[in-house]
Amino acid sequence: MSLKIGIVGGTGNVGRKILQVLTEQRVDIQSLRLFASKKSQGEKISFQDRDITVEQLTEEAMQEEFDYLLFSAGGEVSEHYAPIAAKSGNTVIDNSSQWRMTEGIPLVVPEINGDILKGYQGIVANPNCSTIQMVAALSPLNEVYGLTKINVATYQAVSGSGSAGMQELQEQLADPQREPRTYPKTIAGNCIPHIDVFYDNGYTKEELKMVYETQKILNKPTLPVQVTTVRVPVINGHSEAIYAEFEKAPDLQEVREIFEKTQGLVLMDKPGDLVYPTVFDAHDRDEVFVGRIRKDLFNPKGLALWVVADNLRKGAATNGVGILTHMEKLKKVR
Ligand code: 2RA
Repeated sequence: MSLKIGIVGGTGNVGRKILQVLTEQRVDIQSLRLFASKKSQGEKISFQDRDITVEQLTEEAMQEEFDYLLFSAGGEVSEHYAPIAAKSGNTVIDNSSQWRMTEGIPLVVPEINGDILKGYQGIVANPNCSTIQMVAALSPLNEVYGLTKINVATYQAVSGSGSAGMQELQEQLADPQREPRTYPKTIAGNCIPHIDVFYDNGYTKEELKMVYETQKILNKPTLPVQVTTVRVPVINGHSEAIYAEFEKAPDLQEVREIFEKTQGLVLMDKPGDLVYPTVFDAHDRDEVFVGRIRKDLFNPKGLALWVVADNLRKGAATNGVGILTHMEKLKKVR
């Protein structure tokens, strides 16, 4: 079926990546419209063999008929416009955090829980980038061994803060005296254990997103998830050092086989030959890369992993377009 698609936030990092992924995945598009704030209205964005003129986002436009509207323009825009679009019968795939934890709104990584979308119309939430790559790696192990606990530290690239973060790192690399604007401290040559705002319990919003989103996607509402998120001076690609415990003791050889046969995962785990993933392996790739797999030295049920992904692709655009293609597949298997 030829689809009517709209992208809200079409001029941002993720919006542009969505255009690329739609083309690569050969999504059959009847019409594509790009929406952004008034200041981007009239800009031309090239897509396949044409230029698309950016339109100003309005309530009226969201009430027109679309098969899918992909939102990536921040929580406030999604809060206001996504319900208007959904009420008019449109399906919204929302990349902001606005609706992720709302009851009744599916939070989806298609290969894990995509089937909850059967017969669904409305807002679908795309999880946070750092959550997606973690659950993509842990979900196949959960199926076999039963996850009982996660402890993770992230190493998150500046592209996760949009083009302002990328620009700030580049400027500070050229001039280390440059004052921070996007980040609370200088990012060049530094690691900042502070992403998004702090809550009274000492955790940041980014950390709590990883906790509660993981529990929702894996349908394990009491799973203990312990998180520290860190911004690092990397342009693109998030890395995560994950420690997980299971009901059954995982077998290392079997774990590697599970990763090898799981679609969307790439196993890079021969440390003796210097084979382990870094952000340069994951750059512009849709898969999640896993390596440095080790058993806990003291607990046979514990496992340590290093997980890397392109946060703009699997962490945002690829997962969003994956939700769209999965919904289309579900419609065909009625
Ligand atoms: C970040 N997780 O990396 C955010 C982007 N959604 O800042």
